[in-house]
Amino acid sequence: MNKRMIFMLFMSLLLTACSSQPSRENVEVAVASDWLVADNVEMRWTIKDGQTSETGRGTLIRLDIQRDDGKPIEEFDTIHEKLLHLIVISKDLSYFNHIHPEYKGNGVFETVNVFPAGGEYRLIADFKPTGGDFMTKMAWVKLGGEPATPVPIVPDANWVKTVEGNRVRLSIDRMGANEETTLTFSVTDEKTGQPATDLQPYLGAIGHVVILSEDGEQYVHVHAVKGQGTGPDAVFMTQFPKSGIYKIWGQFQKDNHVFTVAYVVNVP
Ligand SMILES: [Cu+2]
Repeated sequence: MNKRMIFMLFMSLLLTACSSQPSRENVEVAVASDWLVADNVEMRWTIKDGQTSETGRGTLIRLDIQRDDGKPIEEFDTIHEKLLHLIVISKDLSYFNHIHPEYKGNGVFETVNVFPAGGEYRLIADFKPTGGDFMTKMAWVKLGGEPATPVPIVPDANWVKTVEGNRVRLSIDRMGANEETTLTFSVTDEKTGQPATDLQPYLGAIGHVVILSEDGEQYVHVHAVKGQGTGPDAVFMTQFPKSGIYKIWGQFQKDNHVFTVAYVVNVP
């Protein structure tokens, strides 16, 4: 018996137990059995070195998204202006890329990425099948070629970073596992010291934030608080699932250019 059948059985038992109107039961069960959850969606990852793209010679990343019965999932809802978001992070968390593979139809997405070196990488895909939950699928892949010397993951003593002329201060209201936590990024102009008031929406939000634990196992969704303006503050809600060291990447857009600022934090 597969998971979906168990789920249906569970739902029918539940509905039989709860409902005094038997005529409605079947309708609700049918809806529940069709809804796609992460457990009945499978992702196959294919990596092929030596492909050519506009950006150079790179590695093809192909994602096949299917139901657990092998049927491709054909339709996806747009989230933050894209059908699928792919995050690529090196094992030592020093390399980060956020890309949007092209949808080829039939549940297949493809992109060519120029990796900085060989070795292990974490691939993380966020998407929402039409008629299903928002979901995340992750994989480790190992690329041929010489791996780079690992960069140690050390918590930052200073949470002010300067990237491409932008000085960004990160404030975290509460450092603890499993607590509602607010991250505030405050952006000022490096040269003038003036607060930046010209942040542009990036993928339909004031910015995007990705968080990954040191071991690559805990990927944290971060949601921009709605209705934010153009800076200097960008506010996000999140939760660290357990104690440990995490890296946080914030991505913001100014002058039609996206910049990425990263911090390593220790969650007690
Ligand atoms: Cu994206």
